[in-house]
Amino acid sequence: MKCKSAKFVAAATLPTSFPKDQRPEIVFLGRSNVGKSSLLNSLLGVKGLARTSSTPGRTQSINFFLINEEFYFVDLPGYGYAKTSQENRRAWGQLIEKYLAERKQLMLSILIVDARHEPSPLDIQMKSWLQHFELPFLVVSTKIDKLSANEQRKSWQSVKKVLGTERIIPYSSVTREGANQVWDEIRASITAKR
Ligand SMILES: Nc1nc2c(ncn2[C@@H]2O[C@H](COP(=O)(O)OP(=O)(O)O)[C@@H](O)[C@H]2O)c(=O)[nH]1
Ligand SMILES: [Mg+2]
Repeated sequence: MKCKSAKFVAAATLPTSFPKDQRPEIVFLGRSNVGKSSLLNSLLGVKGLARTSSTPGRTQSINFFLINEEFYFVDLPGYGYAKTSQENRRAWGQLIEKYLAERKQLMLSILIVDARHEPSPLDIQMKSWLQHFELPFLVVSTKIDKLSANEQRKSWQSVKKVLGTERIIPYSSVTREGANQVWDEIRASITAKR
């Protein structure tokens, strides 16, 4: 799959600002600093479309990127940033829940974890949410360029055990390892009926 065009179209802080055109959507979610923006940018082969941020937890909007005039990449604000206030956390939860519960055109959710660490309780909670809303999901385990082959094997086993799925793609935004596999999944989910 080739990215011919990628356009930022909306930063929604309320469901009323979600796009209304019904194109299929692929959502990306994960804790702050996990490498979500880097994943989006490396998949699309553009730098700086989704901002890679050194101040995690700041973006509280859901960002929509229109790809090839055909479907959306949806960037959810990262979770688990320690310094976020209670109030921010509550607003985050409500916005995300609204999005996941009501978005009929959501075809695939991509849950991003850091290959170097065991998935956190918040990652497990996100996975439970996705299952609760009966949303098909895929785990992308990123930053594998920082691990040896042996460590990568251990990491895969740990993600499988903790999140209870084998639908895991090891990934690196630096080498783009795993990019074709992720694109195959995205392509398949867009053409499939939910
Ligand atoms: N080595 C390596 N570093 C990565 C990778 N993905 C992200 N990073 C780094 O991890 C940090 C957080 O990345 P970012 O994409 O901003 O995370 P986000 O907060 O989830 O959007 C940045 O310093 C990135 O350069 C990866 O696959 N490999
Ligand atoms: Mg980011």
